[in-house]
Formats: sequence, C-alpha cells, structure tokens
Amino acid sequence: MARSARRTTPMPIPQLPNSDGGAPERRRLVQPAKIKALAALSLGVLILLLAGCASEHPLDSLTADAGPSSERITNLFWPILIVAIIILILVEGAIIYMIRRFKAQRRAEDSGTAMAGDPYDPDNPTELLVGEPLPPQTHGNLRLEIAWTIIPTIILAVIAGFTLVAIFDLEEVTASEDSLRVTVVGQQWWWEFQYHTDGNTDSPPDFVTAGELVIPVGQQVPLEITSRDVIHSYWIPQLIGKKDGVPGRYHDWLIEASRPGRYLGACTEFCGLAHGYMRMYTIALPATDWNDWAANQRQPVTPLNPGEVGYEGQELFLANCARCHSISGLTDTNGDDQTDDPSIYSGGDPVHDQLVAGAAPDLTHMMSRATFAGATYNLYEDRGEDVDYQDLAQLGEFNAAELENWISNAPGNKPGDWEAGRGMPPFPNLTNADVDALVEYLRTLT
Ligand code: HEC
Ligand SMILES: [Cu+2]
Repeated sequence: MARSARRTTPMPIPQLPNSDGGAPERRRLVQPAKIKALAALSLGVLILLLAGCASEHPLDSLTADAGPSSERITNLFWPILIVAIIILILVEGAIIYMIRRFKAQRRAEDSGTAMAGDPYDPDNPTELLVGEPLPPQTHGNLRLEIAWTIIPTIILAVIAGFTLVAIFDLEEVTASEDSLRVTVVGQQWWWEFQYHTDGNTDSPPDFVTAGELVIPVGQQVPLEITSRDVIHSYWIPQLIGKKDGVPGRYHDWLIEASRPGRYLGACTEFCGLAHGYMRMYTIALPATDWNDWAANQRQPVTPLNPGEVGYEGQELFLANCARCHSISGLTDTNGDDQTDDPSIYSGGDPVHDQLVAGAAPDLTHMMSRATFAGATYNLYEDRGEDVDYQDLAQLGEFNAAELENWISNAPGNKPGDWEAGRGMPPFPNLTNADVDALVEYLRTLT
C-alpha cells in the first residue's frame, strides 16, 4: 500500500476468530478495564460515605446546631440541599437515559472496517452512523423552553426569599448595648480577642486573649471582626457562619452558644504560609463560670521577686520576649510597666516594627488556655473535650515538650516568616536551662 493512500484510508482492523462465532475476541479485552474503573469509583464513593460515620467532626457544618445562628443556617441548608439533589437526579437521569437510548451504534458487520469501542475516526465520520437511521431533528420548542426557564426561576426565587430572611435573622441584635462585646483581630497566623465587658469598643479592652474566645452560654455576644495585615475569615461551624476580617474595616457578627462546650474553628480565607495552622476555639461556659473566668483574666500579674519560683524566667522574659509579648502588670527591674507601652500595639517603635502587625499574643493568663500558637499545640495532655476548661491547669498534665520546642525554635514548629515580621523568631541563643526557666515562669501565668 502506498504511503499517501495510507493516510486517508483507515487500516482494516484484523478480526480475530471467536470460538462461539459471536463478537470478536478484541471486544472482550475492553471489559476488565471497565470493571476496574467501576470498582475504583465504587471504592471512592464508599470511602466518602464512610467518612460520614466519623464521630469526631468538629468542623462539620451539616449537623451544626450548638448555637441559634448555626441552627438557623443548618435549617436553611438541608431543604435546599434536598431540592438540589432531586433536580440533580432528574436532570442527570434524563441525560443518561438519552445517551443510552439514542446513541449511534457502530455496526462492525455493516462497515466491515471498524468495531464497537473503536476510537472515533474523523477521516471517516459516516462510519459512525452505518446502519443507523438519523433520528428526527427538532429545532426549538417554545413551550418547552418557556417551561424550563420559568420553573428554575421560581425555584431560585423561593430559595432566595428564604435565604434573605435567614440573613436578616442572623444579624438581629438582641444583646443590650452595655453587655459583653469582643473585637476579633486576625493576623498572620493567629487570632486575638479584645474583651469589652461594658460593650464600649472605643475604650481600651478590659483584657486580651489569643486563640481562644471564651463566652457565656445563652448570651448573644456581638463581635467586631477585623485584621492587622491580610484578609482572614472567622468561622466556628458549630456556632456561626463565616465572616471576613479585613484590614481597616470592622465587620459586625454575632456569636451565641446554646450549650457549654469547646468549639473548633479555622481561618477560612487563604492568608499565606501558615494559613492551615490558623485555628481557634470558642469556649462556652455557664454564666457564673464565665464571670469567674473573666474576673481572673482581669487580674494583672504581680511581678516575682528574687528567690520566688519563676524569677529567673521572668528576667529572661523581660530581656528576650517582652519587646513583643505583653503581660499585664509585669514591670522591669526599674519598676517600669511593660504592658501599657503603646508602641507594642502601634508598631511605631522600630523594635516592634519587625512585626508587621505590631503585636504578639498577650500572655497575661496564658496557662488558662488549652492551646497555643493558633490552637496548633495543646498546652496540656489531651484529656478529652469533657475536661473542665477552668480547671485545666489543675487537672490536665502540663505538656512541657511542645512549649519548650516552641520557645527555642518556633519557626521550626509552625511555618512562619519571622524575618519579614510574621510569626515568632527562633531563639538559638537560649540554653536548655534558659528555656526551662522560661517555661517555669510561663507556668505561673494561670
Ligand atoms: C519578634 C516578636 C516576638 C518575640 C521577641 C517573642 N515572640 Fe513569642 N510570639 C510571637 C508571635 C508573633 C507569636 C504568634 C505566633 C503564631 O501563633 O504563629 C508568638 C507566640 C508565642 C507563644 C504562644 C502564645 C499563644 O497563646 O498562642 C508563646 C508561649 C510565646 N510566643 C513565648 C515567647 C517567649 C517565651 C519569648 C522569649 C524567649 C518570645 N515568645 C519572644 C512573637 C514574638
Ligand atoms: Cu488567616
């Protein structure tokens, strides 16, 4: 056969004789691949279904009902999902039916050159239709087109109506003007919470925590969400939906828990290197417990004197750490206050300029938290969710190893860009004894 002719005329595919005289052998070879694909698909679906059986799923928003907001969102989501699934089944079912019912059959016997399952040959397009009559061709059907425009419009309008009502409900403030309000500040890569117990966000906060927001059960707490650097997003699936923290803006949001508990969240707006380590808890305590907790948070520390447990660590802290971290009530050896130095928060001081955002977590009552560094590490050995949050320091075993690692080499634990002022720098100059002394000091901050 000449080379030029070969290009236009398809090579006849050799047909292997078959014992039962039916379909040629080649056809059979297609089947195992199909079976494998089907098996892989079923396995994938099975794994997805099994994932639904997980008992630990703190970020699952499908069953979220621990607060009025999340309950409202869940109650809106499910009916919409069910409507969507019905539509999916109807549309996909019709597509699959039509593909099977009206597909052009290749007739190997008729064409003599190709067989079922052969790839489409653009040089021989009619071959596809050999032995198949062309079905009647329809161009436009006004009634059908009106129907499939109007029905979806009605469905979407109804969904939009319910959604709008829910959005307004979620923003309905029931808290009084002078009750607890919290400014939530996102920063690469942790969250800061500034508590205004009198509701006045124009005055300095009563106290500041990091990583864990603690609220009283059954009380709506208005939040003002913002950021010091890039856009972050605050989300506690069990309690509330997402709200972005945008630099220079304050977004109002409302949080409320119907039952006590520790609720996990994660930053949901990609914010750079350690975005995946920017997690946070909201802890809901019964009102009286919350009052006790808040009374403790308000207390400044009493600086330690020589000879007291933790004194060496306090000196090391003043020398190495106080330029970024504030501890309310801590004074240096001259008796100068270390906390109310506004440069810590303004970033105007060149020393603090190395921190892009101008602040590091407030450590005044660090030991009253369960986690640190964007809820990445546990401060106490995990004793389960049922441990009394307020008694952590008494009940849980202290997890010294991760805190020691953190102090000597923070960027080696959680990715950061400390040279550019994001995250905590490493301290290679500190000896093991120094780190032990620092941890001993931090343990006094209950
Ligand atoms: C240049 C500023 C800077 C200095 C100096 C600094 N830190 Fe930090 N530190 C940070 C930042 C920023 C974070 C938050 C990092 C994160 O979560 O990614 C942090 C986090 C921490 C945390 C976790 C707090 C929490 O609740 O999440 C501890 C504990 C800590 N630092 C201890 C120390 C100690 C001890 C020293 C002194 C040896 C020190 N830091 C020096 C900036 C600093
Ligand atoms: Cu973030």
